[in-house]
Amino acid sequence: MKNEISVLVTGAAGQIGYALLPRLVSGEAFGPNTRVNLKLVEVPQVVEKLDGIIMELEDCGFSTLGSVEAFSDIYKASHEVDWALLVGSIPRGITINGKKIEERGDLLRINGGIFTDQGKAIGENAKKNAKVLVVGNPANTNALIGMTHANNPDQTWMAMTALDANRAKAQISIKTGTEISKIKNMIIWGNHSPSMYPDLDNAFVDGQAASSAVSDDSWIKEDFLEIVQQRGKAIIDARGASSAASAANGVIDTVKQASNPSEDGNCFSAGILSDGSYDVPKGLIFGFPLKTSKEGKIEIIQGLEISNYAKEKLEITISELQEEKEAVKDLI
Ligand code: NAX
Repeated sequence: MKNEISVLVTGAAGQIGYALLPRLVSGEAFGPNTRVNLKLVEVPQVVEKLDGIIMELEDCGFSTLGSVEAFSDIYKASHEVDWALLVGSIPRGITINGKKIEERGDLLRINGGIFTDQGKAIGENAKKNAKVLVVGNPANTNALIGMTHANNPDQTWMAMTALDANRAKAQISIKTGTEISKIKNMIIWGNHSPSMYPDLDNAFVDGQAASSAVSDDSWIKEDFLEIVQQRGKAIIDARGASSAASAANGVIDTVKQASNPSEDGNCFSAGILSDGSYDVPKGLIFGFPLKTSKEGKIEIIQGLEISNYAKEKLEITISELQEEKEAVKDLI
């Protein structure tokens, strides 16, 4: 093997973890010449289950599988990792101390507490130029908390919106009868929540603006937006469990796109710290159009046109993220 990479995954015994881990070490995510060493993290009550997952990973027989270790201590696990995939979090609906956690505010506070420690550990122990992808919800605000506590500006913190972008591409592919590989530049602006804005003015279908290719304004405004924004709930209603295979796929897509220079004319979607681009207030983790430079740096693509309609949608998701930030202000 020419290269070696060390990847930390939290929530490794969860649903997404199960779908994600084989694909991380199969050669698909980091290429056929990179050995992948895994550091799997779980809460102490669950960490033993990782033994079974490790056995399965060995039994897959991937030549790119390196070492695999299980941890319940994020400080030990994060030592010198290149990537941290923060999937673990407490789901909505769980009962803690006799109280069912239903409110977004409660969820924010509980998960926010997890991300203060994880951020600190990654900031102190992970590689100087480590990349971090937060999947656990509320992903954008968790990433903001983690990044603040990491306090390590050379590391890149992202919140996952790739699944939302893939959901949007799939709907456009079905609507226009276009092969999905010809749908490019799908931007998810804002929060990974139903307030996100999937942008069809700047996306392309076989080289044509997606909004023109679809040519059905009422479908875009009424059906498309609703389908993409509510897709997570629709899957829970139908499957009785949240998206795991497609979420794992979103992680793999983000890792690949953030590890390799972007092709011209295409972007990828993830939440990243706002620098004020597109009038998004600084200091929010916000879904932007991103590219990876030849040096491996993640940059916000500038100069795209935002219609008045899109600006109204961006305002909604900005307000939601500001409210989330306010709710956890003592954690950041
Ligand atoms: P599961 O409940 O199956 O697994 C979560 C795992 O995290 C559990 O095994 C739990 O023990 C572990 N965990 C909890 N706290 C931890 C901690 N402090 N350290 C390490 N591990 C910890 O959930 P799953 O379906 O895998 O989903 C995981 C998260 O992804 C949820 O927050 C979910 O809402 C979020 N999602 C985010 C998506 C995105 O696009 N950003 C889409 C899919 C998914 O809904």
